Amino acid sequence: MDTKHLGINSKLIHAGHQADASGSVSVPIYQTSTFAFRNAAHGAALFAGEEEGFIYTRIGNPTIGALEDCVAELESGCGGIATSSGMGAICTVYLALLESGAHMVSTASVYGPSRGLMEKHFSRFGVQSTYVDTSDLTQVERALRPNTKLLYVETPSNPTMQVTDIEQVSALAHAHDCLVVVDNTFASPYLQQPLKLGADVVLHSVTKFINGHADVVGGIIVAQDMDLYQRLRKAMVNSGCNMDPHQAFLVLRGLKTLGIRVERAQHSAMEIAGWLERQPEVKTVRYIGLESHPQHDLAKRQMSGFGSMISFELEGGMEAGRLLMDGVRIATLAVSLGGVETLIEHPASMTHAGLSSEERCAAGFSDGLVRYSVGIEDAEDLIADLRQALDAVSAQSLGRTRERAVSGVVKEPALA
Ligand code: LCS
Repeated sequence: MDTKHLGINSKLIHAGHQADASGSVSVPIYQTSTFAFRNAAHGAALFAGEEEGFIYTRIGNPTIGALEDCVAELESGCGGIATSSGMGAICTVYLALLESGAHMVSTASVYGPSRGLMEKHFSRFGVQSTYVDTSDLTQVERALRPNTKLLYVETPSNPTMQVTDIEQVSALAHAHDCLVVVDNTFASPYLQQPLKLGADVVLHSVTKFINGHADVVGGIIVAQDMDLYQRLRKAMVNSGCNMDPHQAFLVLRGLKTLGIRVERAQHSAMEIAGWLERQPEVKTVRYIGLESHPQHDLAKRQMSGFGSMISFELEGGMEAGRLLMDGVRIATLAVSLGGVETLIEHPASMTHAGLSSEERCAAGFSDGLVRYSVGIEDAEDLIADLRQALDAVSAQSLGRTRERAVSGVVKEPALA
C-alpha cells in the first residue's frame, strides 16, 4: 500500500508492511541468518545487485526491512538502516562520514558515550572533534574549520534539554560543505522530522520512544539521499552493527502506538513540569513546553509537541538529588527513557558520569540535576509520588543539618 499521503498515525500502523504469501497481518519474524538461492544464477544476480532479494541477515532481512521502511517514511528520508543499538547507529555514522584528518563539531551536552566514542576511539584514527553549545549559532560558526566534515546535533539534548535550530545550523553547515546529522531520540519522529528542516541524516536510539516498552535495545539511521544511504549501509554491514529480526519485530510492535504514547506522556509532562515549578524545593525546571525555557519558541516552531522529558534541579543540590531518587515509589530509578513507565535518574553519577565535573558544567548542567522521563501512568499519581519524595528530602536534609549543627560543623538554620 502506498502510505506516503497518509497522516502520521496511519503511517505508524501501515508504512513498511508488505503482506507476505501467508497474509499475516503483523510482520512475521524471519528468524533466519541466511536465505536460499533458487540456483547459481539467482545467487550471482543477487550479489551483482541485478535482482532484488535477501542474501544474509547482516545485509538485510524482511522483518528488519519493514522497520527500516516504516521509520524512513516517518522521517521523510530515502532509506533506513536498523542497528543493534543507538550507539551502533552513532558508530556507523562516524565510520561512514569521517576519515583521518577530518573534524566534527558536536553538541556539548550530547549523550556521554556519543562523545566518548569519538574522543576515546575515533581520535586514535586521527579524527578531531570540538564540542559547543549548538543552540548558539555563533559558537557553531566559530567551531567550523576547513576540514569540518560533520556537524552532529542532539536536539533536544540529553539531559540539558537545549534545543538547536536545525534549519539554521543546516544552512550554516552546508555553506561550509559540511554534513548535518541529528540525533532525534528525545523528540522521536512523531514530534520532529529533521530531514525536512535541512539535515542530511537522522538517527535514533530506538531503545527509547520508538520502541517505548523498556524491552529492546536498538538503533536506526535514516538518510536524506541515496548516496548517503549507500555509504551508511555499507558501514553498518561491514562493521556488523545490524539489528536482529526478533528485535525488529518487537520495535515494530512498539512503534505502532508511538503517537498515543507520546500524546499522553507529553500531556502529563506539561502538568508535572508546571507543578514542579511551583514547588519550593525545586530551583529550576527545564521543560521545553514551559514558557520559562529559553528555547520554548524555537521548540514550538520546530516540533509538533514538547515531549515528555523533564530535567530539574533541587535547591539542595547533589545530596537532595540522591535523596529524591531514593524517595520516589512510582517512578523507577533507572537509566534510559521514553518508555511507558516513568524513569528517574541522576546524570552526574549515572549517564554522564564519564564526563568530569568541569565538562558537565561546560555542557550546561550541575551535579544536582535530576532527569525525569514521564511515562503513561496517571499524572496525579506521579505528582503525589514526587510530593512525598520531596517531603522526605526536606525532612532528611533538615535532620542532617541538625546533626551537623549538634556536632558543631554548621549553625542550625532558623526555622522560618
Ligand atoms: N542517543 C541518545 C540521545 C541517548 O539518550 C542514547 C542512550 C543513545 C543515543 C544511545 O542509545 P543506546 O545505544 O543506548 O540504544 N541514552 C541513555 C540514557 O540517557 N540513559 O541510558 C541510555
